[in-house]
Amino acid sequence: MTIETLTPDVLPNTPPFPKTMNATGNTILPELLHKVDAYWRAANYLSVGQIYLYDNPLLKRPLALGDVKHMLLGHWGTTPGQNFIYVHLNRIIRKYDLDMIYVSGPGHGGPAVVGNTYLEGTYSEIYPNISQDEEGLRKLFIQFSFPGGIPSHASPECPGSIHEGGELGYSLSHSFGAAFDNPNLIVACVVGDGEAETGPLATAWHSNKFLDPITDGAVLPILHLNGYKISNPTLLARITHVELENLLCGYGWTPYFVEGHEPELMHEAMATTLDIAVEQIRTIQQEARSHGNAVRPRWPMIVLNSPKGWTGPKIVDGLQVEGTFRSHQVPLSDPAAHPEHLKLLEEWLRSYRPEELFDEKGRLKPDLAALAPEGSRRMGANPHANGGILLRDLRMPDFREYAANVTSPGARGIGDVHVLGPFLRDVAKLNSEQRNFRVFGPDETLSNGLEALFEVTQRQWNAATLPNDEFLAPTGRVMEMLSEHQCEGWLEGYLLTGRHGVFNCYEAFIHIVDSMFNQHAKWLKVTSHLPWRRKIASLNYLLASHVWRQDHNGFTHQDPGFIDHVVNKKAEIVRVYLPPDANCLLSVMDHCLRSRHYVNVVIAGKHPAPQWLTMDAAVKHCTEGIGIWQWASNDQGIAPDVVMACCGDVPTLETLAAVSILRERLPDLKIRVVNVVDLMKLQPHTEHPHGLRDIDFDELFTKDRPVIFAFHAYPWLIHRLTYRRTNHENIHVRGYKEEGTITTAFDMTVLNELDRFHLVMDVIDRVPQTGEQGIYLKQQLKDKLIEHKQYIDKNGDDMPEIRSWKWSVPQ
Ligand SMILES: Cc1ncc(C[n+]2csc(CCOP(=O)(O)OP(=O)(O)O)c2C)c(N)n1
Repeated sequence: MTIETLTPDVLPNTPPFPKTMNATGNTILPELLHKVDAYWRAANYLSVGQIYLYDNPLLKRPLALGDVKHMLLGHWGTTPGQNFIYVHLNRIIRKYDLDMIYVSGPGHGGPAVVGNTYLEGTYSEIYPNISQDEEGLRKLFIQFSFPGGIPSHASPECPGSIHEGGELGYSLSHSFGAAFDNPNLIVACVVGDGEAETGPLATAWHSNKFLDPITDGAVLPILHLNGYKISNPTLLARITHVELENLLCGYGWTPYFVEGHEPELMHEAMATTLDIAVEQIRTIQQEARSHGNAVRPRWPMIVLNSPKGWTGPKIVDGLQVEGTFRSHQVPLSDPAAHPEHLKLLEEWLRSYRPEELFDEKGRLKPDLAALAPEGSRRMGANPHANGGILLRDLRMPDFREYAANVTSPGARGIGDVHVLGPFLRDVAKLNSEQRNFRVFGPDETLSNGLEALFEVTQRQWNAATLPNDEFLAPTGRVMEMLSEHQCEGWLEGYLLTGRHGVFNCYEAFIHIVDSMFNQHAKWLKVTSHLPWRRKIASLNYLLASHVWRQDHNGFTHQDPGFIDHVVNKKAEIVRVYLPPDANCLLSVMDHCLRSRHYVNVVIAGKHPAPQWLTMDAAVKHCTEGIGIWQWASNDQGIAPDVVMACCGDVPTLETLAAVSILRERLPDLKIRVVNVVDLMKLQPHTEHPHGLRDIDFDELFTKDRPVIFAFHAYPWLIHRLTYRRTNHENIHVRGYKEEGTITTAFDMTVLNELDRFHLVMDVIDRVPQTGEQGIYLKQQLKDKLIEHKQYIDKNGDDMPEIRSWKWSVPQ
């Protein structure tokens, strides 16, 4: 039985073969075509103006050197193509009354999106200072890539943008994230042909196997085949036409090619193609929605093959510029040093005939302004691109009802994430009508212990299925593809358009999206200071397969460094939680799902492990974020001899095991146990909004007593966070030291000297009053470590006294 016979993947009404739409037709009447061309010229004029002009915005007088900016920054090459796309999208939005947003993959085409949102009026509505007149034009031009002005990309400041496009590669994943659960939305996504070489973009073409034509919207990719990157050709432009067609067909798309450089022919071809694409999208959706037919369609896409730097200077200093890599940034780089460049610049600007486009006062002529869609149909004003406007609170079950039963500290647990699963299941269930919550992961929802989700939902999957497959359906709340980039990109797009979600991932492999996290955190930082941008739901990472329990995976899967990376970002954005047990995990996750505009990193275990806190105690502990565990401490009313601090589930276990040894063997020692759930509590309050004040920190950690700190991740992060604290020089941190392999759970801690025996020995080394008793105990623990090694080498498992250890202290 072949896959094809199981699931036909081509709708009868979608053509199986691509078409090239480069012939003239009669999709738009000549009068409209000329207006569309004029609008395009206006956008191109504004784009060149933004890159170059300091003054004289309407060229009312001959261009002088003083009219040109001193520092010329920006990217011209991609811009005319994006302007061309934007004006044509405007046309079809009006024609079909589309709910459409625009994602600019090569977001360095900032002049295009800024210029177009200015032309359609949204820019001036948000920034009244950039008015629709000559003075507004002058300011629009000056502010671009100018100190105190706006960035050169499709940045958060730009209305209609959900994707800055500074770091290339994520446009298509973001677009699909935006389209999920938005059945009436079409996301027009411009993909740079250079961007298409990145891994994330290359895998994102597969998103079409996850889109449900009934309950999701559509993505219309427009591959901008302008042939070049910065100084190289692009691969997709240097393979044969047939290869490119086959590649895109192989990804399951129906590509339509719009190719050429003659504006009139190109307008006609683009208009015809967009009509076909939109009608095809509608047919696919109607077919699916009226017949309940969710079979995977071959969605249309467009390949726009037009010259890089189209309509710009053709030859500069004897070298071809238009249609080459030389047009990528600023084609005329230094008019001050080359007077002939000033002349070329003026000719270039005047080639758009601004006097035909703008009236005397600098306003776009009314017949051209009328080409833009109206109100929230304008892509710069579409609420989906300012997701907080559409954000609705999740319906939340009471997390306390999912509590692990903790009769006494050390009660046996089933694995913290397994306790969380039913809570997330019910979040999915309660919000199934709102359709605004999804769980993303690279095929780890089951292995990360969230199996309960599949009691109420499925993995969304629109490719073929076979009888032994599990939990696959055309629609579902779980999104799984083995690409961390894809999961992250989808989730970001989903959040940016006003929905909620969780990304569950192996701790070691979340590093794959370090850079995407960076970009999202930057986006959140900037948007949190833009009053017109509404707050969105937080990006929640659940890292459930963590460094300490990679029993069958080993060294490659052991890396707790993501949080080192995360804490680099602005304190107002990042939060890191290490719940020590299941009830704390429930409390933390409830908080994260309700929070706004943060990146929350939650690290939790999935293996059976002791439970410490009742739900009531967990809620208090997590609300405070850090605290003394009085039931484990014996320093009540007296200054402690040592503080045993712990952060993370495994370090907490080892710390408590160490404390039980110390309390039994060195009963006079006064020990304080401090547990940290919210890592940011360690930073000074001046550095992080969660940070403890010095006085509170000193009360917990003392001003002068040794602190033995068992930490989940690399030890120096604790030093980095506490280096300003009074008692910093007494803080001795044990954590992951890059020692790993396939071994027993306890041996992992031994290899990294985070185990209970090393922790006890640390205390003996640092607390002189342990005296002779301490020296004897230390010798016994050294022997124990040898016994441990011999035992695991022989039995392949931890010693019974480790496996069956239970919390108990002499009363
Ligand atoms: C991930 C990433 N790597 C490198 C760059 C640097 N860069 C900026 S533009 C560019 C070329 C982009 O080419 P393409 O996507 O085809 O866009 P266009 O030609 O339309 O400008 C590169 C490599 C980047 N922005 N992001």
